[in-house]
Amino acid sequence: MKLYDAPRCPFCARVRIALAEKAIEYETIEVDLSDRPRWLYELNATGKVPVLDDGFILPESAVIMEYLEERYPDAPLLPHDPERRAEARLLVHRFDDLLGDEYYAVRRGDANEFAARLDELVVGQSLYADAAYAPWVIRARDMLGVDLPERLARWLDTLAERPSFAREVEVVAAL
Ligand SMILES: N[C@@H](CCC(=O)N[C@@H](CS)C(=O)NCC(=O)O)C(=O)O
Repeated sequence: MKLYDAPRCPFCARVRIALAEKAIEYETIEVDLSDRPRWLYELNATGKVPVLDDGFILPESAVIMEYLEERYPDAPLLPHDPERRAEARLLVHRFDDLLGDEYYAVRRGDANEFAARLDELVVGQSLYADAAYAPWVIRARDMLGVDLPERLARWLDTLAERPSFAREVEVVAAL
């Protein structure tokens, strides 16, 4: 398996966490986002990472997570109960509304409601949703200097006891 990856990309981090949780071995092909190679557009018409190659080419972090969950069901990230599985997928589906849009508003220096989104953020629902959200919360804390609500600070500290998430904290520290 190959992952077309970029350390600073939080969408790639979702996939790195899922792969680590499932103890899947893979090769990393690091893409320079400031000088993206032409061949990347042949793999993914949008020119974005992550892209997974597991014998076929798959872009889009949320779809890759779903694929990994189905193809490698050992160490599941989704809850067992179908209703809770649906809730986890809904959280990921609504990522832009629930956090992403306001995170990128902070990054651009625009007026934003990121603090309110953090206050309302549902965490701890599943490893699946946590893996999909934690990369942005780690970057908010460690790169943007955002003071997290105590509840989220504790959530990240607990997640960082897992090697998969601890590694992402290290990746961000090295950026
Ligand atoms: N919807 C995509 C978004 C991926 C994405 O935006 N990746 C960024 C890096 S964090 C990228 O490749 N950006 C290059 C660009 O926007 O042209 C996913 O979930 O995988």
